[in-house]
Amino acid sequence: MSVTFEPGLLKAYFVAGTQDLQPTQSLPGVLTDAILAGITAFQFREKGPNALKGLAKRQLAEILQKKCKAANIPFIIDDDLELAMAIDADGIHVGQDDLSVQTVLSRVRQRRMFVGLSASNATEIENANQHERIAYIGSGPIFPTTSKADADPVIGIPELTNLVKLSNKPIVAIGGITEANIAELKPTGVSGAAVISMITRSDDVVHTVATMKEVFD
Ligand code: TZP
Ligand code: MG
Repeated sequence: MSVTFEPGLLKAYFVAGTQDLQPTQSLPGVLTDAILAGITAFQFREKGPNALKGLAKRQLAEILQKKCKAANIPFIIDDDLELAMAIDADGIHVGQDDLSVQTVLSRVRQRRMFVGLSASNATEIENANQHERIAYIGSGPIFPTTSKADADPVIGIPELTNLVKLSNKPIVAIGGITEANIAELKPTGVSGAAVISMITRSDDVVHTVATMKEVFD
């Protein structure tokens, strides 16, 4: 059974691909620790010059998907609709420069798969509001980040607050979120935090994920 979307799934949203790891780490290993710590969703985001492709990417995706299924958390694929459809992922996430959200929505029409969209300014939020089938919005970067090569300018807390008010969908904040600044997100009304390095670089994942869930509970 696939996981049905609900906003609570955005509380502790872990995003990662092989590019985000140290040589001593493996993605199945890091995901296992994050699941045991209590993450509420996982996005497989394989990016950059050394990104896995084709069969290698699919095989890793299937390993990660199995772990998510066993833990009953959604397995979401970033920007690869073909792979998401081929392995029947729970969700697909696309950015503004990826395959158009109209195309994605029409391709998933007959499926249960949920759709997440990155939207980080008022125009993008207003456009997203027009599509009932978009389940959630990812907005950021909220703070400076080194995890995304082509990250847009930082939007900050006041603008995030505006976007939450404008949006008719739940928003998950992304970009530069740490244990030191995560509490600043609470008053904005976002449903959760999506993080890469806060988890991949954590030396106490149990504590890190507990902090994420405390903020949004
Ligand atoms: N989209 C906007 S910022 C970002 C993505 C994928 C990177 C988030 O990484 P980190 O390490 O949590 O700042
Ligand atoms: Mg993208």
